[in-house]
Amino acid sequence: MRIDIITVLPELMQSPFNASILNRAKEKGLVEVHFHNLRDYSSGTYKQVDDYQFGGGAGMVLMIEPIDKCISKLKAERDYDEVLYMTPDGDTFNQGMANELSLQTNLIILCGHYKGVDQRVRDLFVTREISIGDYVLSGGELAAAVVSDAVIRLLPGVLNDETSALTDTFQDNLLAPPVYTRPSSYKGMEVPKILLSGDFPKIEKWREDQALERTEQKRPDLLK
Ligand code: 6GU
Repeated sequence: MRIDIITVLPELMQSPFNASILNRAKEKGLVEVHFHNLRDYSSGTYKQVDDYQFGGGAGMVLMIEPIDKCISKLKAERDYDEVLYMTPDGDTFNQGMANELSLQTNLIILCGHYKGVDQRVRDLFVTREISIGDYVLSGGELAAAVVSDAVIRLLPGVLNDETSALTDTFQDNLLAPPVYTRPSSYKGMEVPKILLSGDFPKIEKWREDQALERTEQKRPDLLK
């Protein structure tokens, strides 16, 4: 998979991709992530990428021209499956979307900023608009990092134990069951006996029951 991220703040984006699982995915050659600084595509003397909105009102809007130049250059180099636009008024991101996106080959992610982008960018280029929840971030960069992380960890070979993504919370619309590690007894708190029994069919059943119970208690909306 290849992800091209278009942003006015490339420096904000580097570190999440250089650590842990995302870095391992890159090193294994399973994903390439490229950052494109929108200012490099500005034709203005001051590398301007935003301007006041027509009709008046507070807040700057990202201009269409630099975005057009950047996206057109990328599209001339390869075919893209999706152009994602990160925006608080997009569809709320979830595990199902992460699964879908993980099946794609080439993605562009455009990060919104200030008051957003000129509407014509959305009309012309964007195939999917994504929000990561009902709150406002200063820009789409952190949201793009969140979406990329959720997608990249699903690529085959990224996780050590490939089955571990299958048992994630949300993967069957269920929360994950509780987990324990050593010691089996800590300050009088015991690990459930069943987990120490070695009876794997019974353990599996217990985990399923716990997942269901936890989901009923904490997220009954998932069961509808
Ligand atoms: Cl994708 N962008 C911004 N700026 N704020 C957000 C968001 C995205 N998702 C939730 N809040």
